[in-house]
Amino acid sequence: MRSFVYAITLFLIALPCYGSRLELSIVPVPEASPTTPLLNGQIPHSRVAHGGGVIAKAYLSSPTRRYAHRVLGDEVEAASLTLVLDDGKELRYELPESRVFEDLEPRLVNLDAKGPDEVMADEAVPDKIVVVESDSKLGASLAVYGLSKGGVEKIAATPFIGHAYRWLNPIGAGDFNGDSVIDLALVSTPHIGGVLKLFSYTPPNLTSYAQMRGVSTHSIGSTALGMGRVVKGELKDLILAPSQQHNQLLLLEWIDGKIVEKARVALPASIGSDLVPAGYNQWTFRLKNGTYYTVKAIP
Ligand SMILES: [Ca+2]
Repeated sequence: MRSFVYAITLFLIALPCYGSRLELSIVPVPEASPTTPLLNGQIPHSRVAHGGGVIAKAYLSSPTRRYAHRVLGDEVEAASLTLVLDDGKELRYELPESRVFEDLEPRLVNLDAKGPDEVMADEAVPDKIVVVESDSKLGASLAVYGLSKGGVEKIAATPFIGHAYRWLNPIGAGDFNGDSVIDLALVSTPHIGGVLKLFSYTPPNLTSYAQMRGVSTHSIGSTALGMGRVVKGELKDLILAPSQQHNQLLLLEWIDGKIVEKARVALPASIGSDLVPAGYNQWTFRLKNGTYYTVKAIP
């Protein structure tokens, strides 16, 4: 009997080491990364995406004050998207007067990959740009741009949210439902009740197939857009995102048509920065109390 109890006790102690979890550890304050000068026409506070294929760089350009929403740190948004090709040629896509790119970082992704492994593979050259495009009457949508014979073209987009001054924050690309087709994840209206939404890439549309309330990947006025990340899984990818109150991190997985919480970890204070890559399925971030932590996701 005693050996049976001992075995059960050992099993219970060992149990937390298996299954999905988020491991949190405090880390020293990292060195600040150097700031880089803005490129030709680049909007303030924005970041340049670097690609390894025909598209060498992508950035948001043509600063404009024509859509004064101010959720991304100032009243300046981008009226155009600029691509710098590997031969040095510059292509600029101008939006109509009623639109802006309400974003700080065009995301270069490979949406034609066949599953989780290929997205990360060296030979998978990212050739699509994922960016937030806002309409003066309809608010934000997530748009995908790419190269065409004539220059830059819009390839696919979600519907606009439907109201001016309603914004969404992209999380990234991955195969979240395991059908070997790459999808896009975003958080719609992160400041007023965030909804995580998953979309299939079905040009000319992005087709919504699952959503879940209760997450938020942005604070109003912040230039940090990367509080949510894609977690690489064996058969499908998962999502790491803060709770609506920013005081917990959630590991979320699409299972049989629903987004399910696989793990959750409480933070000692609210999250105050991007999740910065720090290894495989591992990110470092700052809390609003000034301390730094690393979170490791085990799907
Ligand atoms: Ca998929």
